[in-house]
Amino acid sequence: MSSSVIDFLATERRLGTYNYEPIGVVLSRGEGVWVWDIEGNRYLDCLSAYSAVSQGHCHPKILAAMVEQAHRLTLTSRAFHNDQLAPFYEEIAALTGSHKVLPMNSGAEAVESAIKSVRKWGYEVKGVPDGQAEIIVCADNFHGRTLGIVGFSTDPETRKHFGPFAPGFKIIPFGDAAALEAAITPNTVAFLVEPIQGEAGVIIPPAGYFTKVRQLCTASNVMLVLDEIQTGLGRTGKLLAEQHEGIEADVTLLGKALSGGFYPVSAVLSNNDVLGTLRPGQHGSTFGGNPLACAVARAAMRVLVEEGMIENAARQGARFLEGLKDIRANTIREVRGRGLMLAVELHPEAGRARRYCEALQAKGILAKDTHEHTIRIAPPLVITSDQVDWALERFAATLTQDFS
Ligand code: IF1
Repeated sequence: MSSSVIDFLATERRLGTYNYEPIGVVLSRGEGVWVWDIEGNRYLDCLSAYSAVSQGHCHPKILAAMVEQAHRLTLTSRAFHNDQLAPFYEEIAALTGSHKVLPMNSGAEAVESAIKSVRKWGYEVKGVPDGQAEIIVCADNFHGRTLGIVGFSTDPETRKHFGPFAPGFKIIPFGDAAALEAAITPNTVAFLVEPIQGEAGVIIPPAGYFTKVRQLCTASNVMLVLDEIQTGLGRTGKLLAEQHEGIEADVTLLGKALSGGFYPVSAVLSNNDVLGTLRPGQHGSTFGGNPLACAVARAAMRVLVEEGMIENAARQGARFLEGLKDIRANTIREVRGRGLMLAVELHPEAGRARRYCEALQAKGILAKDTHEHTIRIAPPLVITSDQVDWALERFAATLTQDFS
């Protein structure tokens, strides 16, 4: 007899660490924008595993590349070369216009690697006195869950009782260029920032912010590190979110969709000598740059471009945003988004966003609340107009309900 939803949830609760509170659906299959639960119910995935499954679930070409590579060679470690790493470097550098690549696995690892690299660059190239490097970050940032990263989070839940934390980080408000200017000192090596803050609730900075940020960083020889782990690879309707303001970061971080959700693959990309300061023995990873990861990432990048997913994200994102804005409901405080990175912020009196996500689930849509009052919407970039309209009908029906 097959296990029921209750059995799965009970076992997870009994044996698993209780560090997540998922919506009560147990998924067992996915294809494109759709996922199915163990009872055969179908849902439109409006989370895409936090933007990792941008190419759609189980994309056949990424799957084929993964299976083919898994038959040949999966892991060599970086003690030896493998025949997938060089082509991966060539293709990601050509796609993003980068000069140097450091392959890692998770997003948090890419962030940690960037922090190490910009500090080393600060001491060895910029001439900051040893131990004095400062990195500026933003309030309400989300860059991952490692000790180094949670140490500069401003969210009490994220930090509480995990200290002591590493020094060397300064926190300024997001979207405030004057605050950046005031915070920069001769010891500042980098400004680490998300182009659009995801976890904070899809917060889009004022127009012109990143143009000013770019100028300030250049003027003070501060490395601009853009965390595009969530915003990158087409999510916002451009390959990289930096392109919305026509700027170029010194260091760009990619992850999530770099593998289309098949496998953890991340990368630090740099346009100058930041990664050039690392020497053998100073940084690495058993799995980073492994042939399976490289083969999967190569296919994931290829289908993103060849199948027009970036343009589709721009087109369908605009349609989705307009449709959400057209919903007349007292529950809605604000609708925000760029490309297929969207959010509906509810009025606090409307009740918790979680209740709306549960109501959406009953209508065949999986979306995720963030904080108390925001519903995040980030479907795979392969979504069609009909599917957007189908989703909008259900959002309209749900948002006009009252769960307060
Ligand atoms: C979880 C959010 C999304 C990220 C940015 C680095 C990482 C992330 C900009 C770390 C990861 C995730 C992880 C996920 C929740 C999630 C998230 F709600 F926190 F903001 F996507 F929207 N930089 N984001 O967004 O990447 O180490 O996880 O590979 O469950 O914690 P990772």
